[in-house]
Amino acid sequence: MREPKLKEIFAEDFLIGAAVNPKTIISQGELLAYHFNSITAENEMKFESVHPLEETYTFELADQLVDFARKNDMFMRGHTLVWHNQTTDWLFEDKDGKTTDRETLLLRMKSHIDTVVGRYKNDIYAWDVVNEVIEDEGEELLRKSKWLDIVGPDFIAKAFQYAHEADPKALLFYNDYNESHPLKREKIYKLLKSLIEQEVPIHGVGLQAHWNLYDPSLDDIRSAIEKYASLGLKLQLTELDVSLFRFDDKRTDLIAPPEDLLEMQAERYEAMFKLLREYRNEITSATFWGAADDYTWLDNFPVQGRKNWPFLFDELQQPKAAFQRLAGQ
Ligand code: HAH
Repeated sequence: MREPKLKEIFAEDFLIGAAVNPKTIISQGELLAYHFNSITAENEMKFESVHPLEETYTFELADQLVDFARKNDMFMRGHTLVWHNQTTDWLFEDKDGKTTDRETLLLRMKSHIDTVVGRYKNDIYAWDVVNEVIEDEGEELLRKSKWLDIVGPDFIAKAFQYAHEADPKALLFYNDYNESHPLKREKIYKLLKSLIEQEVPIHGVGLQAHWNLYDPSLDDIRSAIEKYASLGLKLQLTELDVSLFRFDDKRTDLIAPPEDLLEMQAERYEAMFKLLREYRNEITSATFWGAADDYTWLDNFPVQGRKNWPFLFDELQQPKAAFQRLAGQ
């Protein structure tokens, strides 16, 4: 008999999602449909993908993913509307290539959000409205970006307002990485709290959860969850993976995952999901940033030539030790 379905193992807890792209809905289609009840487009709904020129929207690839979700009765998250990466240059420039002004950029932002959120209002129940605007280190709260430079700090509130107007039913998220590290956690909390005090329509916080075998600690994950939940926001893990390596480990020689690391990964996944289950009333979804080890954005990131094996399914899309632990086997 085949292994139990992940989405059924966690049916009483939260949705189980995967990031997908037009290749993986084919190459991993069967695995995705069997185990997952939510998907997110890995790249296909980002600004540069759907809106390469001011007058041009390109929705073909995004639509393929939406169709896949519909056919397989899956929920779909939208990722992402306002970000400093994978965003086209024209957005920030006037016709002569000079920096545009605040008013024009806000109009462009509104028009983009109206079009993209409006198009998928029957299919996408939650959006990562704003991605990664908190500065990683030091005292500064907000990351330097063209959005911040041209509009000022209220570009964040505006994005949520526009998204809410475009689809009043959609759940709106702020999404970030290193979300469990104490310094960044405090800064993210400060931003969220100020948005709530300004009555900005925000419903949740996305914990990207790009974690590894060693970091962040379970205590830091717990503190982050409790801190964000204390604001009354829903929590979702939006981009979960468990790298076998510390962030900048230069181990590029491996062509298969060492058994001892797979065992550590299994223990780590077991402990993580035990903790996540304790917060099932606050956490409504856990999405992996992929599905099986045959494809992960972590191959070559951030270390060129380093293969990674971060998921519950191996390169042949078979359940790993980590999966068995979650299945209680
Ligand atoms: C994420 N950034 C993005 O949200 C997602 O859109 C992309 O496909 C992959 C990862 C994470 C990130 C990081 O972990 C470290 C440095 C910069 C960005």
